[in-house]
Amino acid sequence: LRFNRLLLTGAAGGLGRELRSRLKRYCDVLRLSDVAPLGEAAEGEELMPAPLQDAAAVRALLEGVDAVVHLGGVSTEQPWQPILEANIIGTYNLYEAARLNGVKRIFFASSNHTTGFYKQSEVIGVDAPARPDGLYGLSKAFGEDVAQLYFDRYGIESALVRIGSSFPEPRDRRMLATWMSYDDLERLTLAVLTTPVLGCSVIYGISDNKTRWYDNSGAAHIGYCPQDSSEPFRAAVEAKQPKLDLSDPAVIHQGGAFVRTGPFDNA
Ligand code: 15L
Repeated sequence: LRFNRLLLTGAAGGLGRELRSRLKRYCDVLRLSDVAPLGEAAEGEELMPAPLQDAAAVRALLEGVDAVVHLGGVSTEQPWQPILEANIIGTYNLYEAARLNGVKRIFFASSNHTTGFYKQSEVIGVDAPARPDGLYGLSKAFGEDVAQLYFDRYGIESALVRIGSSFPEPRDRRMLATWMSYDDLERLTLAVLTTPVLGCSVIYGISDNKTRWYDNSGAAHIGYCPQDSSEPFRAAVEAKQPKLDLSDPAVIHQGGAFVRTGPFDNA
């Protein structure tokens, strides 16, 4: 399957840099956006830097694209102002731009921090109501609601991908449950872009880990079949972090250290 033009926002970030090289083969033109430097455009790439809080710039960004992989915005716990601009106003601008340009499908990079206050002793499904663990998780919960509204009113389909921890390797015990390999990220992105009927669906972005806090069975229609697992990394991770403090809120809750990051001085 080939798309005419795909838009990847947040293309200069950790996951954006990975998908930049991987998505190119599925489209004639890959439009890349970020506020951070994007380097040189390779063949078939189009660079369009745009601040997400700039409605006119975002409207132009979505002109002529078949689908969007929206990784842009703030991706960690931060003070309110940057989150308000990039994630709250920015996500609204993105969906408004999709409506105005007739774009019908969006991969929305939500986060496990939308549900970070569930416990590590719980397994939650894709229908788990939000329990954000901070302002960042709160902004992602807002983004999920924007997506739902634009699906119900305008039929714009979205995958609300509550990404766990997508890094080259799991870095700690928590990531044995939350890890998603870059190859599985690519598999999930492709499944979202190509499944015939997506709807507006939550799915957790994780590999086929043995330890798991998320049950994706309610999103089986997307056809995402992870092929990697954190298990081969377990021995090394456990050796690095032999003891857990069971009274630490970061060990009790799925969101880990995000549950005790901040509050910030917002003055
Ligand atoms: C996230 O949402 C962050 O973007 C990422 O940097 C990781 O911290 C990840 O969550 C995680 O929970 O490990």
